[in-house]
Amino acid sequence: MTGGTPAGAASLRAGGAERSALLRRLAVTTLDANWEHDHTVPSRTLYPHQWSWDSAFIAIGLAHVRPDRAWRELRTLFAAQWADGRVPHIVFNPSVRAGAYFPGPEFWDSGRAAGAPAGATSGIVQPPVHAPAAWLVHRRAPSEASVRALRWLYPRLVAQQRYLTGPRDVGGGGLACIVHPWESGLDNSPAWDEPMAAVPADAAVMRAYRRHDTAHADAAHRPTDLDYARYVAIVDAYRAGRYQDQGLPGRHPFLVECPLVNAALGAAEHALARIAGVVGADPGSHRERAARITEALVDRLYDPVTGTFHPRDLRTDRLVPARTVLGLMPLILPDLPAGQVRAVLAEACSPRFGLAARMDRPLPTYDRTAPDFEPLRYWRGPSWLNIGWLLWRGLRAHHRPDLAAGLRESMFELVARSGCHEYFHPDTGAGLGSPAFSWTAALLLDALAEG
Ligand code: 9WN
Repeated sequence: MTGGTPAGAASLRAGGAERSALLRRLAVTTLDANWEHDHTVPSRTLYPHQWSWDSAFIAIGLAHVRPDRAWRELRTLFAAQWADGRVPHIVFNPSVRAGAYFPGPEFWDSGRAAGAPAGATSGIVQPPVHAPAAWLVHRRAPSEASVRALRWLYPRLVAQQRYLTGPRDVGGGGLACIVHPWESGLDNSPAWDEPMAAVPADAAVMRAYRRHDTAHADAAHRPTDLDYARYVAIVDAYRAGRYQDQGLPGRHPFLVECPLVNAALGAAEHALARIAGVVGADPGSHRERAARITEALVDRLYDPVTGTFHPRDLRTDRLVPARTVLGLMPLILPDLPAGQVRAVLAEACSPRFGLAARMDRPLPTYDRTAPDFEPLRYWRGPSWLNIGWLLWRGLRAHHRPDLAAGLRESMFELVARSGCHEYFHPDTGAGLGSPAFSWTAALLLDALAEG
């Protein structure tokens, strides 16, 4: 069986212990094939460097089979942390050929920014899912080595939180603001359509660049050239200020509070409270911060009319109306108030997302009843395993084992049918994007282990 190939698909569909063993083997083969001396690439073809939130998900999976490598993955990422605490969304591997990914190190030009590490990185962040990842890796196999690893990571994870709740609290309401759609991890989600429409850009700008993604994936499944022109324009603006955050409201074209990033921020404080207990630090301050973040999230991003969470566009101070899967992500917070839990579960179980104890279709990333739902285009409809996994964890935290089991089974069916793909058709389950994608493999391993 090779990485990502649903070899033996018939037996994978068989169910039971045999299916679990085959899925596990497929996942391990995929992760091993994507290992690159001190980190795991998300995909050999599309993403040949190290990505921030990918590495957190990957570490969670590696903990089940290669615990040393799980810690290595996190250490390599945090070795590239900036002096201000930001963890860059890409750590570039200097031995990968120039042009193998766009936008590459020369475009980001991190070397000229104050506080950037010696090696090249991007200048933006991704959802801070690393503290829960570190906690899960430790909990899987606690040992002297894992406690040592937590001791090393703890101050770095705290610095990451300080960055996001300090310089990035642009709105002043206790939440982190993202300065680029890439920071959400859901790059072209319909959640960003409104704020992106205000970013001046011309698709023709892309003639000056060579997109690498469309050479490896179907252009109809990827963000458009106009999206990319805006992505480039937003980086241009941030880079021009050397990635500093002072004065962003007056000069930056994209400033949004994202429900997923902020739910992750709160979940990170809960995980840090547990880690603090192991490394001899004070858990109480983390619990307090977690409570404050949850309160701010409900206060600023919950809409009682729709009964779900929405991003807040800081340039207009309005909630973005699109109903995307981002709105369900606050369920990962164990202290989400009961009223919001009920409402968000109702949204998840509505025909928009179709969550059920027996799911008839995979979980989509966007309201499948919306007129602009696109089943093939990246984060505008397709099903992704990291989003399913986050929701699965949230359902367990809120005592819905029935829905958690339904979602878990639907994730297994996706991989059994199509392999460790990057994303999946939300009706047919057909594999899309990279065929051997690391976080799909990693989170599959975690879901298999934790029935
Ligand atoms: C831009 C690596 C990353 C993921 C993101 C996903 C995609 C990059 C791209 O790939 O983004 O960061 O080139 O499209 O949207 O979530 O971390 O897997």
